[in-house]
Amino acid sequence: MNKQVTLIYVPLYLGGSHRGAALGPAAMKVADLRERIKACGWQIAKEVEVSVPESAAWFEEDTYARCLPEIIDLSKELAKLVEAALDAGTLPITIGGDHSLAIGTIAGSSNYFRKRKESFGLLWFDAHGDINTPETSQSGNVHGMPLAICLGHGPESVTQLNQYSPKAEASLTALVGIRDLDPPELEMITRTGIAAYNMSDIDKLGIATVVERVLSRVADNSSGIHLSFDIDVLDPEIAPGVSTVAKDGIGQKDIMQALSMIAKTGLVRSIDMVELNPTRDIQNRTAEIAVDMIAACLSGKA
Ligand SMILES: [Mn+2]
Repeated sequence: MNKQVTLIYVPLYLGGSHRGAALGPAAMKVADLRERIKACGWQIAKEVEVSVPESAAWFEEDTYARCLPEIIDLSKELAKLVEAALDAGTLPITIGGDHSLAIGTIAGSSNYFRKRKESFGLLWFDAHGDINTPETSQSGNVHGMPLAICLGHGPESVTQLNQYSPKAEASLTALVGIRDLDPPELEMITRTGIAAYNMSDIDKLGIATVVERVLSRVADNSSGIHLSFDIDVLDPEIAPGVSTVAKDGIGQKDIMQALSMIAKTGLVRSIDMVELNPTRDIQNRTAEIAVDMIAACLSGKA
């Protein structure tokens, strides 16, 4: 790979219940995102600012899937951007914004590998499962559904983006760091057969063993990895700036070790860094950790 990134900024909040997620890209720039990428020896080939529409529906109660039409339109645009970034030989890094953006970015990665007749692994770090469907969701927030959608579960209007489904193979998908699941999500994890490691698995086995197991599943049989990283997987003591806080998460040393192990495979082809909410942060420290994590993904250094 030629060590070039494409930065895609997506101030998306329509999938969640807090507008602050829209400020994520700005806070990451303040935390020297560009400078840190360059200091890792990578060039920024292109930067794209995606605009997110205002939606009257965001203020409405909808326990099905709020703002889904707007999110579908945005997903189509993101899929094209990520696929084009990969076609250009760059590594797309999509800065959120809420996690519903992964519907589009993963569709983009999937399109890219599919046309080359290759497989890719999906590595999803999150405190939550994000594996609800409109039928099981309590809130109707689409940021609780993107993993289900990528695996082919949900309304056809969104699972069939680009006329095929699923975008990610369950056998090449792993969910890490979960600790706040809805009961139907646990059922869905079992039904799909994805690998899932919760916090007590990490406490018991140690982060290195968990990452080794995950990589032997998602990386060994793939041509690349799409890393979808929800900042709320971190412990809120170190990363308070998120919309949906879940206590007792992954610590700083562990996450850096995990990401450097993943980076050292040389297989990371696309990254989502999502759910930063600067209005909940303390002196931008969560944005700074997010930038540290991106640097670890690029440099392989913990
Ligand atoms: Mn998430």
